[in-house]
Amino acid sequence: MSQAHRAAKAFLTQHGRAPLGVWSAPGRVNLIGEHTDYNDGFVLPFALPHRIAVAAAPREDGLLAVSTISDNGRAQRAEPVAVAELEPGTVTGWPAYPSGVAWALRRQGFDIGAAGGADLVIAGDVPAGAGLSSSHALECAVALALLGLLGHELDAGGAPSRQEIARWVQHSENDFVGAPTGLLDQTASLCCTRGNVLFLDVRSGAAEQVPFDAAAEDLAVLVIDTRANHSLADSAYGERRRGCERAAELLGVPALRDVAVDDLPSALERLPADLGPLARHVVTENARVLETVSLLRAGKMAQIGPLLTASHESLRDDYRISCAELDVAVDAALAAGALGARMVGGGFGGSAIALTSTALLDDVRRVVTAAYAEHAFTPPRLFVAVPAAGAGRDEAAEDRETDQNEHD
Ligand code: GAF
Repeated sequence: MSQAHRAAKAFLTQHGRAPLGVWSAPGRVNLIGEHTDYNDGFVLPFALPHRIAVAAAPREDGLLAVSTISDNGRAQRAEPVAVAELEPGTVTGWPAYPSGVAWALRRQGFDIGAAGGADLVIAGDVPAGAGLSSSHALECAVALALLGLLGHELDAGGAPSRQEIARWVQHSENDFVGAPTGLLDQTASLCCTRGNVLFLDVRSGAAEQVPFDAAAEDLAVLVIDTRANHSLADSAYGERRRGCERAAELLGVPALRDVAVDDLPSALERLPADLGPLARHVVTENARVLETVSLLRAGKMAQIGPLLTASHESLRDDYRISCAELDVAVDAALAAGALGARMVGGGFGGSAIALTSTALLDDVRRVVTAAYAEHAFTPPRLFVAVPAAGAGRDEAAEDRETDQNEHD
């Protein structure tokens, strides 16, 4: 059953009426371009078939009432909140994500509270804490549901654009939830399309859908969810971000995006020892994204492997956000013959990806699993990822079943 069906069914059970609609949004992996988004740089994500679905209907008392459905069908209900009273700090824990979206939309003039409020029931299969952007998928699906209830259907004339909604979701995440994240995850969830990676210039917003059919090249992207989630992740993210901003300031540029690869040696001479490696990562990572896109456009997918591995090394050695579980996953995948492998997302746990020939896929799975057993790590969760559809309204849940089958 698709997540849209699950959400709609649970809504009916809980509220005794059908929802007005169901909207859903996917998690993502980022092929390459890590920690470049908040440096005004380039990213190259694709949407996963895993989605968060939100079944929604209007209320009449100005409240936002949210519940989530766990895998075994049990509902977890958040305390209903008055949308008019939402301010940063008023809601904590997981309910801060949907509430923050209602708050951010209200500030843009899309006031679900003034329209009577909303009942939301959430179901999803994006693994939480796996660095696959489950919280952004949730926020994007909630944004579409609330806008939908207000009569603003995505892509219809006069509706806010997907990139505008991504910025509002970022506003909610930064200023209501309190996580200083960039624009990668929301834009991926909203703007990715089936069969493509999204080449996004975060500064200008220019976006290109680049075809990515790994199976046609006898290749596969294996996602390795390490199931590790280290407590350093939140504080280190903010520290790295501040470090990059400070480096840009010292170099006299608006963002590290503005440092050309050729100018890197002289830039490094002007930076203190703790900031140089951060700048080196961002500058070289942007260059790797551009090179990856050139190779993909030229039909040379198999040749991007070394760029993925170089990205991992840079994140591990210069940005210093890897961890033992990620390094073991990458090293084992490469030892088994993967063409390239790297950690994805914020770091200190979460997932890695490996690009491998389909012929070696089983070997890569086996060697990674064995390496985890050898290190006495929790067994990893492995799946092959194919670029799936971005966020949207689930008019006919059958549409989403297609994605689900691909992912099964
Ligand atoms: C997390 C953040 F949410 C993104 O904005 C991005 O910075 C990513 O880490 C690293 O590339 O997913």
